[in-house]
Amino acid sequence: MFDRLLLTGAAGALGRVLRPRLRGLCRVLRLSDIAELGSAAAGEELMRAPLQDKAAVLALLQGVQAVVHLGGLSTEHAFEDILAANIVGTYHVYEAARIHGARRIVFASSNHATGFYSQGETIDPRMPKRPDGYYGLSKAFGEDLAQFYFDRHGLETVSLRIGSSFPAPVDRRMLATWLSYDDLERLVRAALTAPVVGHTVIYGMSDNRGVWWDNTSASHVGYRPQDSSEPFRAELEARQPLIDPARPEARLQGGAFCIKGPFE
Ligand code: 15L
Repeated sequence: MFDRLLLTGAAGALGRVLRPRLRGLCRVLRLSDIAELGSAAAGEELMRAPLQDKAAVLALLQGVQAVVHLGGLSTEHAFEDILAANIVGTYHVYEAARIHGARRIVFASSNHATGFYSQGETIDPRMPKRPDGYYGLSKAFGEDLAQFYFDRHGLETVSLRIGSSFPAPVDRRMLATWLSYDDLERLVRAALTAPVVGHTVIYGMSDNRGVWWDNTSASHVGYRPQDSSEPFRAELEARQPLIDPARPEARLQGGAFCIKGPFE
């Protein structure tokens, strides 16, 4: 039970999922975003803070013991936008957490930190990162930042390399990468409450068949997924034709992210 827990990116898709689900873990849930957050429920505090604004982020972390950092851009964008929101913004969160003595950050990294591995390969969180765009690079940076703040300052992080967290898998790739909302909650709770994590990297996926990620090295986090993409398989495979297996989006773990980007 934390006295004050901060959720950044609280108005985003996963922020809105976690907002009611984190309430039971803290006395006060502080919510931040640049987008509209609605009105505060009992036990909530709302603070709109652009992550690029160091002073605003410093104020945001005051009195906070732990952070679930979802804030920033969650898909590919121009480098300058990724730089401001994800790279500079995440640095501000860590620096403010250090200054105010926060104990732990749960960092929403992404499978796109390793998107250039092949879909046939099983990889684990200790293998070299292979980002699939500027967005993936920003998540790789965030993980390195987390390692540095642990080594230098003892600030703990669990970096969640989230797969695809949606109400249901929407394409064939997501049969491997899907993370149900209930499993997302289980993962974030485990990451916040595991006794010792140092800096741990873990893939965020449900108990799917034919996954590409091996989380054995992060078993101390205690995450036990209970959902699976399997019940969606038959309908999804019938609805969606096979993509040419030679195309990068069918071949690589990052899927279409591997060919997206402002490279015209
Ligand atoms: C992500 O990191 C994105 O935030 C999300 O929108 C999905 O596209 C997901 O990865 C994915 O790989 O499916």
